[in-house]
Amino acid sequence: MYRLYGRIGSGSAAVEAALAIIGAPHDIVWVDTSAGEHLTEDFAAINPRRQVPALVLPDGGVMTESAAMLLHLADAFPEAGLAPRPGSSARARHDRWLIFMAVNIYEGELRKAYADRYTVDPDGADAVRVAAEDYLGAQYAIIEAEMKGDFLVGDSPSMADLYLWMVASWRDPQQIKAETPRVEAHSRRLRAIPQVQAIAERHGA
Ligand SMILES: N[C@@H](CCC(=O)N[C@@H](CS)C(=O)NCC(=O)O)C(=O)O
Repeated sequence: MYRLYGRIGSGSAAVEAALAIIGAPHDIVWVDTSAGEHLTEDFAAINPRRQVPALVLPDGGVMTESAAMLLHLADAFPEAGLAPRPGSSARARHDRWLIFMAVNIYEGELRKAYADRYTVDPDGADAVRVAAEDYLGAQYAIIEAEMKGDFLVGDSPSMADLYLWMVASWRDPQQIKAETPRVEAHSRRLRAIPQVQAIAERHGA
């Protein structure tokens, strides 16, 4: 049994979707970050960065980092077909997109959400937010330009697609539609997957 520590509107959504599509037994512990539940010593023992998501594996091992969780689940449940075969060229493209989004897009969103953490200037947060928004626009432009088919890699949804659906749900819907129509169509395609739809409704994604 897996245990996922998550929060509505956070990086746990893609992991929830992956667990649901795989059909892996799991429960979810909701961490109320607005109430500071992630700042406790108990939670720091689970994730020293005091962030969600965190995933407890069936053997009791704990992992953090949303993209790593998806890669782990893809390899633990190859029959679910949520990532190409390890070592294949398709898998290289898949992993490139997943890490691209984790280190550029998720991180860019964090700069907007927690701008004060990215500057020592007490008046600098607005400038960090503006720069992060420009940066995010440039990252989405790369995805938009390179996305040719219905999914990021191959003909079926993968972990990278779940991740793109999740991070895109944090963007302004009008902006996504106007600036990155392929990404917007991709999100609609992902939301049509019943397990994703249920989680999208829960997260307002
Ligand atoms: N690199 C981490 C980022 C996790 C993260 O930033 N989580 C946010 C929610 S989306 C969080 O817990 N924020 C609370 C805080 O940093 O105080 C991942 O991909 O899992």
